[in-house]
Amino acid sequence: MICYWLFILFLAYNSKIEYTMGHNVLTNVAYGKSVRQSTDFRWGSVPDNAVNGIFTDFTHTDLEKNPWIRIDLGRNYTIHEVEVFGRRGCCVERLHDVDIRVGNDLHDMHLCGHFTGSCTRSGERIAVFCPFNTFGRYVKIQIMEGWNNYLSVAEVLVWGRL
Ligand SMILES: [Ca+2]
Repeated sequence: MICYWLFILFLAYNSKIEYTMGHNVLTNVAYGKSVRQSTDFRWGSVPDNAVNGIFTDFTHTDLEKNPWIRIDLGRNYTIHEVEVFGRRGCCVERLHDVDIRVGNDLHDMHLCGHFTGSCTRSGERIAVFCPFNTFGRYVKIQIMEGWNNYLSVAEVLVWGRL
């Protein structure tokens, strides 16, 4: 019987550890939110695909310099981490050299992190941890290099809290 209760205590202790680590105290505050992108691909694009929870679809801008996609979280959140997932099956290398910025004013966005180089693996994940106390309503992902680029993302997860 003592062993049983010790086992229960062990489980509870470990649950607590897990609860305070990883994303368990955070929420993906981007899910289902409003999305805009710099341009729409000429044969159609659905910006909301960036936040629909499905990793097999994707967004698609037209060909341009410094294309971007921006999520409106609807209110301010403390943002800890942003994850960006590339397309699967084709063209993931188009996701390259991106700035990820967060802010509560579109004219005053702060750098959360930068990814240098190109993605190489289908569905590759870019993850950046924002500086301590990053706070904002808008999250913007923008290609910073090259003259003509498409920007496609399969999904964006923004880990934050109120
Ligand atoms: Ca998606």
